Amino acid sequence: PERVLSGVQPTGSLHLGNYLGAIRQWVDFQNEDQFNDDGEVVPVENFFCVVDLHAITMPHDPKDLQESTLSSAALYLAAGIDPTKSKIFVQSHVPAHSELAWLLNCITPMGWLERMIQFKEKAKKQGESVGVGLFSYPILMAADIMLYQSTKVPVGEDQRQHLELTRDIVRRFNDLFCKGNPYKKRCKAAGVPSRPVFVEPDAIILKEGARVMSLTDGSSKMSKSDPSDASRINVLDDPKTIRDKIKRCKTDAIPGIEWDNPDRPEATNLLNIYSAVQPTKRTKEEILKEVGEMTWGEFKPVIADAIVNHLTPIQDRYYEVRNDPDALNEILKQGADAANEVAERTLLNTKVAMGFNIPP
Ligand code: AQP
Repeated sequence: PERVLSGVQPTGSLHLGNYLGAIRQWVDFQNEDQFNDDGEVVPVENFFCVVDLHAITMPHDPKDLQESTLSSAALYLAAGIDPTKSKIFVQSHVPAHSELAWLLNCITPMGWLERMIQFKEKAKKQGESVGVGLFSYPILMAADIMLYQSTKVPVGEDQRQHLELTRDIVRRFNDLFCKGNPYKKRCKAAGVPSRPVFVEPDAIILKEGARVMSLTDGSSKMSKSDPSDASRINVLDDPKTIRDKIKRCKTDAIPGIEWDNPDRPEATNLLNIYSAVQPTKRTKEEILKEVGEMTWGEFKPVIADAIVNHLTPIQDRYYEVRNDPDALNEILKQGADAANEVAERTLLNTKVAMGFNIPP
């Protein structure tokens, strides 16, 4: 079967970039049939994780972590992740993530991590105090993906490099430990199947929403860690806040609204967002016909309404879920049980391949 794995860090509140770049794609994956090369429907297992171990790679406040973890899980449900079709769980409820990350740390060259753009960008903000965890974050992400033998990983464009790294780590692990007679013997002795332990995952990056940019600077990505809340639309912002943020967002002095003009990144960004929040799919031409001739002053209320209309039902469902904490905890428990079962099996295979003593 295909296995889909993805996650968002519970740091602060989730924004339109997380939703359009990641969570909404997960919902599509969950609800649409997937086909193999012969056009046959293939069974898919979905794992969606609140990656709280990643959230501590930047300075965090312990009193907020629990709330943002539950809030993220509730947003997954509110956005349409269905626990009868997908496993929803919290990363730290599955100890194998940390353990596999350590094993992979020991076989990954430093040079591979030093090339990671996200580390360079985030480390700049922290100076001398930057933690080792931020440096090795992509290895924990590789462990997240590899534990479930994931074949498909729906993410935003900014995660493409980390996915490539995961594929490199998979190949390195399989080359180092899963070849030849000693490997087969170890597997036989431990009673586990002797096949390469890991599969190479593919990044699934949809064009729409792949890169949502900041409202205050159309050339940098919308991000939770931007100190200015005005730079992003949070999925839980109320209608007035959304309208105010759009009213104040950066624009330019050129007449009309146009797509893909490199000198007008803000126009492209707002058109991308407008297109992504339409109730039914519309072409670029259709959208430009509607709004291309507008002034910024005319376009802003139109896009603000479209965002509010899209987010309101998600927010309503979110508050329903949050009002029933027992049900949410039960969903997370069932998700963690299912995830632990798969993850522990992979971890055992990994340890056998690496030659560890396995207790009888
Ligand atoms: N601006 C974005 N546009 C499209 N997709 C985005 N994602 C994040 N920002 C955008 C996607 O959201 C998923 C989860 O991201 P994450 O929680 O791991 O955090 P991140 O990628 O580091 O981005 P954030 O949420 O803005 O946090 P900070 O401020 O820490 O960088 C991923 O699939 C990501 O592609």
